[in-house]
Amino acid sequence: MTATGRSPAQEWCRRAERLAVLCGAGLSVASGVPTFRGPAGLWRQYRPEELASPTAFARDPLLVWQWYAQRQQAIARCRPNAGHRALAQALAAGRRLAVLTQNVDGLQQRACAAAGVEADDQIEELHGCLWRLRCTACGARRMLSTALQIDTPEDLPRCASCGGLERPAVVWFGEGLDQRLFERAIAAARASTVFIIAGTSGVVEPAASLARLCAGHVIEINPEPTPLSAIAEVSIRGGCEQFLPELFG
Ligand code: BV8
Ligand code: ZN
Repeated sequence: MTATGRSPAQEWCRRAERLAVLCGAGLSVASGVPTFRGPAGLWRQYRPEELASPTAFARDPLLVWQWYAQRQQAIARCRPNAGHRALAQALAAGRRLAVLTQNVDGLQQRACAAAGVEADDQIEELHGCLWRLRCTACGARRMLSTALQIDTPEDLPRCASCGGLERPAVVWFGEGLDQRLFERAIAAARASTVFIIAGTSGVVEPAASLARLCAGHVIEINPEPTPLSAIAEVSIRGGCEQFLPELFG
């Protein structure tokens, strides 16, 4: 504890000129969204290559879309938690904070909308968003406001302008991240004086490597150790829903 009664990590966050947060599925656990690799993780019943890949989609678009529609239906029942709200409130308060999220659930955007924050240029959705669709033929994009229900091939979403099959606008394994978006994320990580690794297993690249670009204080929030724990000056063995509000409080 410092003389102010706050922990060093809290002091660093209070004073930080520029902050970056790399968010993973652990941030959405408290909202009821399953993680990928945890005991009840999404990947338990499926392997990533079976579903989150262009090959899987080309081979069986119905199966892949059923998985995404099922995730949309589950996430539609979830609400942002105190961790998402802490980041949204920091943005609302004008903190120079870059939210680099690997999550495709859209919960951070919902928390920012609820906090009245127009944060589009401060949230980088590194792996896209499962509420956004992209036409595989003409590239047209659209945002869904409700979850899809996909039972038969006829339910597969089709582009209003060209009739092409639409896909989730997420980054699949083996697909490159949006170049300009990732360059912005690299710049934000490099410029950060405090970098928080919030709820990620740190196994997916190139997102995980962003944490290695911060020359300042690196803080990890995760109940478990990860490959990124070694670069964290402070590892908080707990939940984002508790410790993000404490760091930004
Ligand atoms: C690329 C979108 C090149 C889709 C996702 C070997 C073989 C094959 C490929 C590779 C390989 N080595 C590296 C690669 C590349 C591959 C990769 O990294 N694979 C890994 C698995 C080894 N990466 C790619 O393919 C990337 N693209 O490299 O392309 C290229 C370049 C140019 C041109 C062409 C090609 C693309 C990666 C993006 C994949 N898409 N998602 C979808 O979601 O459906 S990844 C997926 O994993 C999600 O986005 C997720 O966010 C991300 C990371 O997972 P986590 O968020 O960390 O979730 P996880 O469950 O793992 O961990 C949760 C953590 O939370 C745990 O640590 C837990 O302890 C903690 N926790 C639990 N409760 C809490 C908590 N923490 C805090 N609070 C709590 N309450
Ligand atoms: Zn189209």
